[in-house]
Amino acid sequence: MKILNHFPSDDGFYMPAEFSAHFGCILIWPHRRDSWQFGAYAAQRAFVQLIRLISESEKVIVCARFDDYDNARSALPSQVRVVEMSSDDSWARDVAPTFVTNGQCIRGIDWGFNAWGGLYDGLYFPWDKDNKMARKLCDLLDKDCYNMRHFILEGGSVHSDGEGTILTTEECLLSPGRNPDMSKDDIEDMLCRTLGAKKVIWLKRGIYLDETNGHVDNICAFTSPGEVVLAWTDDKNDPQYEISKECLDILESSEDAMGRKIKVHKLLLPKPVYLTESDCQGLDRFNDEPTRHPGDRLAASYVNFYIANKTVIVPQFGDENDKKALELLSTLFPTRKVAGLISNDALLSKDLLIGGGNIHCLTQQIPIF
Ligand code: KQY
Repeated sequence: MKILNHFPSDDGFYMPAEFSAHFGCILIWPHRRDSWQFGAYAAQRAFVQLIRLISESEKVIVCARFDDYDNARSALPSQVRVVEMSSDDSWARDVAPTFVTNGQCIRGIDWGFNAWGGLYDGLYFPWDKDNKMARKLCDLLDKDCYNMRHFILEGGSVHSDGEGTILTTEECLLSPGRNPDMSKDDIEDMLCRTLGAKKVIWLKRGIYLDETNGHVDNICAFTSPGEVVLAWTDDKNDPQYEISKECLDILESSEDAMGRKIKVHKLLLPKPVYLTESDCQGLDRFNDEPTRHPGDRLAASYVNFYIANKTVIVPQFGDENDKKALELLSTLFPTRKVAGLISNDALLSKDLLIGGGNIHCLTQQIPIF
C-alpha cells in the first residue's frame, strides 16, 4: 500500500455515489459500553440482522477488537469476513476510508478523525484507535491511501452524487471543533480536490440535536443524480420544521454540478423519539457522567439508510411513518428491495440510535475495484 501525499483529483479520482455498484461494505462490531446498552448486546443483535441483509448482495468485512473476535465470528454468517482491528467505537462511515475511483481502480482517503469535535465538543477521548482505522483498512484491502489526516472530516458529513456534486452542512463542516483555521471557501476547495467534485451544495443545519453537529447523512441523501430525499416534518411547532424548510429552500434554488435543478422528495420523519428510563439502563458512565438521560430527544430519521447492491436498508421506529418511508424509497429505488431493519417484529433501530447514529453511520461502502 502506498501513502499518497497529494489530492485524489490530481490523479483523476472522485467519490462515486453510494447507489453505484459496490464490492462490499465495512462495519465495526459494537463494543463501547458507554455508547451501547448492556455491553452492546442489544446493538450486536441489530448488527447481525443488518449484516445479514447487506451480505445478501455484497461482501461484508467486520472489524472486531481482540476481545470481541470470537463473539463476532460466532454470531455472524460464514460468508462475512471478520478481521481483528482496534477501534474506539463503531462508526465505520466516519472512521473507515472514503473510497474514490478513477474508473479503473479504487483508493482510500484517510481523513483526520477527532470524535466529532476533538477537545472542543467531541463525544469521547481518546480517539486515536479510530483515527488509525482508515489506513489499516486500505492496507487490508491492498488499496493506496491518500493521507488527508491534516483535514478533519467524517464520511457521514458528505454525500456525493458521483457526477461532481457534494452535499454537506455548514453546521458540521464549519464547526469550531473540526478545522477552525479554514474558511468556508478553503473547505469547499478541499472537498472539491479530495472528492473530485465541481460543486458543493451547503445546507445550513442537520437533524435537530444530532450530536455529530448535523451530519448531512441524517437529513438529506441522493437517491439518483439530481434527486434527493429530505427529512421532513409538517409540524410547525417542532424545531425541526424550520431546519428542514431552510434545507428545502436551498435545495430547490440549487443546481447540481451538471446544471440540473435538484428534485426534492420529502421523507416524513417519525414523531420525535425520546429516551425512556429503561433505554438509559445498562450504559456505563463516561468521565463519571451518564452519557444519556431519560427524556433526551434522539436524532431519529429514515434518511440514515444504507444502499446495498440489491437492497436499501432503512431504520424503523414503530411509527406510522415507518411504512410510508419504505413506500417512498421503493419508488425511488425501483431495482432494489427496500427493507426495514426489523427481526421477528423487534424494532432494532432504537438499539442503534441510542449510540447516537443509525444504519448509514455504521456502514461504509467499498466501490467495485
Ligand atoms: O452519526 C454518526 N455518524 C456517529 C454518531 C456517533 C455518536 C457517538 N456517540
